[in-house]
Amino acid sequence: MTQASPADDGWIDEHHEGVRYGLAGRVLVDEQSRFQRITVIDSERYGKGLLLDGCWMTAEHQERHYHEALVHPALCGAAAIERVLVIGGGDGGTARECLRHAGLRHLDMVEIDGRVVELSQEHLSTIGGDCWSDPRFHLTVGDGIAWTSEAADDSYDVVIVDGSDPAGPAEGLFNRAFFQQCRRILRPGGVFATQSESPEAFRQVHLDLVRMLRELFDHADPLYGWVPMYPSGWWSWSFAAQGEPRYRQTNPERAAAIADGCTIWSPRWQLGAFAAMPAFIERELRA
Ligand code: SPD
Repeated sequence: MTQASPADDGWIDEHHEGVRYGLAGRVLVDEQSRFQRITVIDSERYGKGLLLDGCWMTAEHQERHYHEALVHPALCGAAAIERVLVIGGGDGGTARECLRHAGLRHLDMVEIDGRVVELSQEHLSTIGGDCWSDPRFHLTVGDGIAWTSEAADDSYDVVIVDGSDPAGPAEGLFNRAFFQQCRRILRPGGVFATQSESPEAFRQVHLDLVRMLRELFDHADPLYGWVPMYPSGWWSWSFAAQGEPRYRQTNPERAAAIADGCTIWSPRWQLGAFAAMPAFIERELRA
């Protein structure tokens, strides 16, 4: 599917189905961890960035497109936000955005690859910001799937999955059994959120994921935006809830407290992003 190519010609590319998505820059670290190949680069346009198994994950001057879209619909919509679980998210960007919400009291983050955390802390410190030392933040280096199945019923107000593409260590984050566990551990009024790939470059994965969430939860909806360095640049995040689609509402106090510090997210942006479902996806989901 995707191939790694930190090249020596001044370009670092993700290769995906006959297209290259690249940045001009240089490679700072390129190593194999127990789980995956980790590459850290310094790019001309977006600052330092991270690839896992040759796929773009994040970059300093672009990460807000992704992290704000994943976090704030869930954290502004859930009935309560005291206890939050993040699966993956080793660069710290998702945790950082969650911790901007003053009502959050306890954040568990379970990242499978401790090297991703270490290299992010060393090279991408603006992405995690102060999350690493926030007393509400609790990092476990371990298997997020096992963590979820061992967690008690009704133990989190929000569950967020910030994994990579469905191959390698993140594969198990895209299946029915895992989503059922996420539903089980959510408290009433809770919201589930996950990155849900590109409607263009990963069309089938995207459709399968949204269909599965709609089968398992009373409500599930994708939201569409962009992450310029990802395949096609066009990306999605999906949200699910029992009872009512709380992720479509925004608690006015929570929204007001974070909106000025956001680059992409706002209540208005969120409204449009949920509405921006492309016609071909709408037809497929109806069928
Ligand atoms: N194809 C890229 C999917 C990446 C999703 N996770 C990004 C990690 C940012 N915290």
